[in-house]
Amino acid sequence: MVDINKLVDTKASTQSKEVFWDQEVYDREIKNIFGRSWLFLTHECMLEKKGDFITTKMAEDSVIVTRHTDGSLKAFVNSCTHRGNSICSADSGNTKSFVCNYHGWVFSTDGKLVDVPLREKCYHDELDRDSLSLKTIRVESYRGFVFGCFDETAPSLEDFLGDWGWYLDTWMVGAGEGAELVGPPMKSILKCNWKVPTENFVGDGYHVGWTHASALHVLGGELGGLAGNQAEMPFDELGIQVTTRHGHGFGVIDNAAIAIHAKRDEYAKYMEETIPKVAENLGEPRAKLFNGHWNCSTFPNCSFLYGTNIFKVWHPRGPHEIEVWSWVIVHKDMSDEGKREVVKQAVRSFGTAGTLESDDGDNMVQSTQVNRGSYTREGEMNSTMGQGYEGEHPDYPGIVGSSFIGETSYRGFYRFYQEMMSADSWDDIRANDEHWADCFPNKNYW
Ligand code: UNU
Ligand code: FES
Ligand code: FE
Repeated sequence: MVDINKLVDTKASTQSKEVFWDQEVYDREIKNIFGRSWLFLTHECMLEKKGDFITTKMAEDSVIVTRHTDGSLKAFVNSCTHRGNSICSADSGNTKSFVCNYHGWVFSTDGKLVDVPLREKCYHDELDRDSLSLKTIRVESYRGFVFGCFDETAPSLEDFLGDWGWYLDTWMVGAGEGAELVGPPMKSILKCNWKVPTENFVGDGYHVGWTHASALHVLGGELGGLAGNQAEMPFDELGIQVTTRHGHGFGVIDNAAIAIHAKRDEYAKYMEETIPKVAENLGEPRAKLFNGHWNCSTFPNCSFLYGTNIFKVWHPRGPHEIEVWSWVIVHKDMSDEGKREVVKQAVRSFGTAGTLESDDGDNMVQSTQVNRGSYTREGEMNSTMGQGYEGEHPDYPGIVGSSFIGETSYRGFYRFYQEMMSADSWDDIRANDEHWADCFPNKNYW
């Protein structure tokens, strides 16, 4: 039997291999983690006009997000309150209402039941329409990035992001205009557990030079020296790694923001013009980050590469499968030509069939499927790299690790993962707010 309260050892920095395989672990994740966290839905640029809508998933629940007639964002479960059929099968569009395909119940863009065929004749005018609205979901947005949460007791999105919002502002506010996503998302299926790519994006600087050796060798440029871990690179101080209160984190390679873009004249020009404005707006520490390449995960299942500019959600489909959705991040104030260039390069590298995306895919699947072996699953995984070389930093919030290549943000992700898996409520989680970082033993490192 798997002990749900002992999946992660935060002292030894190990995780049970059951986290990638066990059905009970997965069921608890759906309830404790996906049921209580803010999950990425879409960007407001895809819901500009009244009546605009998109459909997406929150874990395995199908949801609809709309721009209601009063201008507010609404989200609700995509399941009719009559016999449960889904009421919308389009990925996106603009509508006045949603009409269920089964018996014709009609719902407005805020989820209210507004019309029922044969209501007078066959329901004898006795149907209580007010109590038959679609099930609503909390929806909030941060700098235009829209998230949903099933849990009424969860903190606000801003508090859930916490210090991670300070980092996100680097490019979500940037020089002032901020960023948006180019959709509709590319979609693909991978036979892996949702946490394999999440942990990879949150803090796996280590795999970059090895898994992507060939791609980086061909690409050359700032990252060429990482290929095969052979060159004289300052591997021990390439940048930083950060983890924050609720498991969000990232790794930064200094001065490598746009390194993956093989064609990048417009982007380089944009960066040169914009960095001083970011410094003025947000200060030097974030201007430095603005010029770095980031690999990131927002807990639990939303990852992105800033610089490369791919933005992803790993939708779980059982313990051993995910659907990957990928958008491209563009700076709003960039030229149209620049944006087109960014989209092409992001898709070429980390789109569904991207060069570096394909490098990662096989590792994601193998790391999951190898756990078919029950003897294999008795083992554990190690994330000790850089332990003790991390702490509170004068310029950067959270716990900051000494190099891009380390596992600080892995440790932070799995620390919060275990906290959520064990906690009965958000009150239990809030009670740890002052002490969450105590498992990082050398907090005065900097
Ligand atoms: O594969 C990655 N996550 C990555 C690739 C990160 C940084 C640079 C290149
Ligand atoms: Fe890291 Fe094999 S070397 S998983
Ligand atoms: Fe990778």
